[in-house]
Amino acid sequence: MAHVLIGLGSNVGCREENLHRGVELLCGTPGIRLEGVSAWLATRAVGGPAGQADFLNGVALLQTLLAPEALLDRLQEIENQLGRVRQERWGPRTLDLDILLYDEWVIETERLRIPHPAMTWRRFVLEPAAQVAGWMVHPEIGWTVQELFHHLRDAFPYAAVASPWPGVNTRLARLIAERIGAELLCAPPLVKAILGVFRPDGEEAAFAERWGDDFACGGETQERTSSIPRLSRRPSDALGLDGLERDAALGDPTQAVGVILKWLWRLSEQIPCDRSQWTSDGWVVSDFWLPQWLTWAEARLGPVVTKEDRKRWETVCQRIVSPKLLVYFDADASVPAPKTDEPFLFPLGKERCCSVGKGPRIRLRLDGDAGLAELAQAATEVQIAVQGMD
Ligand code: A4P
Ligand code: MG
Repeated sequence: MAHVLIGLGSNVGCREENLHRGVELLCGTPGIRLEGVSAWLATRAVGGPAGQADFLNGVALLQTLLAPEALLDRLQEIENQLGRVRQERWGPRTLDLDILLYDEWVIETERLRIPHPAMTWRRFVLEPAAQVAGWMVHPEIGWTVQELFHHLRDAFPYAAVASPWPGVNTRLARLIAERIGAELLCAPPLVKAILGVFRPDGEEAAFAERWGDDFACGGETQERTSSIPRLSRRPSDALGLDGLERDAALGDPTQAVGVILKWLWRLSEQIPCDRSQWTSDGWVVSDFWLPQWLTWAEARLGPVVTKEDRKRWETVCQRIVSPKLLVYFDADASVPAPKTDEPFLFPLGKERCCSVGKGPRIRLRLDGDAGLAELAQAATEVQIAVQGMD
């Protein structure tokens, strides 16, 4: 028998009766045994058409012999039985039944995504879920439902934007910050430039063409030395580094690691792990995600990292806070970039991968070619996710 967590929601008709009836029909299904039901929670509609009625939400914990697809068929039958009309995504409904977790299975088919992709940041899911299934584990994040709920409640209101395209990150982070009234935290261009050259060979030229101003590659170039390719020279004050540091970083990979670590340190200071150091209650959005950079830096420069750098590295890692929400993109196969999950693998070992910077993630269907309209659409999705956290 599999343990399954089901999310229930209703905002049409007698909401309470709809939820009760839904649970009753689930219980009466052969191969399903009810283990627990949460209290019902009244919530504002998140996303969907403006002006729709408030929801009543809850969660049921089941044991079942049904396979995921068969269970979905049964849930849809019950939704239909209760008069569910599907007109638009996130529209009003008599009853919505979602499979949130199915043991620790990860499923991604046309019809089914398990774990439910939005469960890790929705308060109307996590609060009732923590009541009945706090011990269940989210297989992609490795946290329990209880840990996810506590993170949602307590984490610094910080969203990190991560993709293989630093220029796109900056644009999207700026849009998100505008939408949710957040403070924008941008990485200095030199760090982006150094990290940019960690991309597959030849990629930086196309990149510079596309993102000229956001990125310090292209234009006047210098000779390629060791593994650091061409980078343009920029006034050092614009980079926030003195001329010596800049030249050293451009010419010598060992120095580059030092510069990166120095900046990661400074940036990590702005997103404190310690709640007592928070300077405001408002959101902060960054156009970088520190673990991703550490990964890239180590992957490309690992062989030249000195002992001292490694120590500093460890310290930076300890200071890294898990974003309340990580915003990341699906890499498009036609663009030579790290595969979707690659930036999330931490090369210092699996253990570290589990402890550094993980947490709720919203995956956007975007790539390095995304235009303004697509980015605006993506920013709206993030805005709705942030609303769902309240
Ligand atoms: N589907 C894929 N994965 C799953 C899964 N894990 N469980 C597919 C259930 N269905 C899954 O669902 C659309 C399709 O998703 C299904 O045909 C199934 O094959 P739907 O129920 O027809 O449409 P929907 O619910 O509008 O879309 P979606 O994307 O499932 O939305 P959500 O995530 O369910 O969110 N605000 C509050 N306060 N409370 C709510 O309950 N619910 C939503 C809907 C939005 N805002 C809300 C609430
Ligand atoms: Mg649904």
